[in-house]
Amino acid sequence: MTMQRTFSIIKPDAFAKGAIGDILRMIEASGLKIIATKTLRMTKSQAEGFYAVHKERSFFGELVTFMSSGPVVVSVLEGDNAVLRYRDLMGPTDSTKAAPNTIRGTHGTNIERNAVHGSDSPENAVIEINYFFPESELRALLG
Ligand code: FUP
Repeated sequence: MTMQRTFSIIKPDAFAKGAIGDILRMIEASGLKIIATKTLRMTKSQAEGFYAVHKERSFFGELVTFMSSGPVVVSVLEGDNAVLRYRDLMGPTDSTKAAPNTIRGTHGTNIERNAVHGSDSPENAVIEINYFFPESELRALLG
């Protein structure tokens, strides 16, 4: 068993179309445990910081505009091998290439409006969880 945490964002496209409930249901049905979750709206600078690794990419400006365009649901997921399991459940970045039983296949539209984010490594999961859930907040919540 490799007990892990990963970080999830239900993006503004999925929030706007009313897919939060179904996506959280798919996460729980997969056996991953939602140990913390909240709704927020990212500022542009928060979105820029979160996606800083992509800042030289041509799509960066549009990505930041999209991610700050409306409310999102950020969550901490926990389970055996959670990082890879959530990546599998999400499907590939480009929603048009995602299998119908994945979150992106069900709720995504294209490569940008792809419904969800999930950490790509356990190390990045820790960084991303800390970015939206300060240590003190998680401690107060989880004990
Ligand atoms: P992923 O790990 O699947 O979220 O994908 P990446 O880290 O490669 O990309 C992060 C986000 O950048 C994607 F979710 C959407 C956006 N993106 C684009 O808008 N266009 C691209 O060509 C690639 C990524």
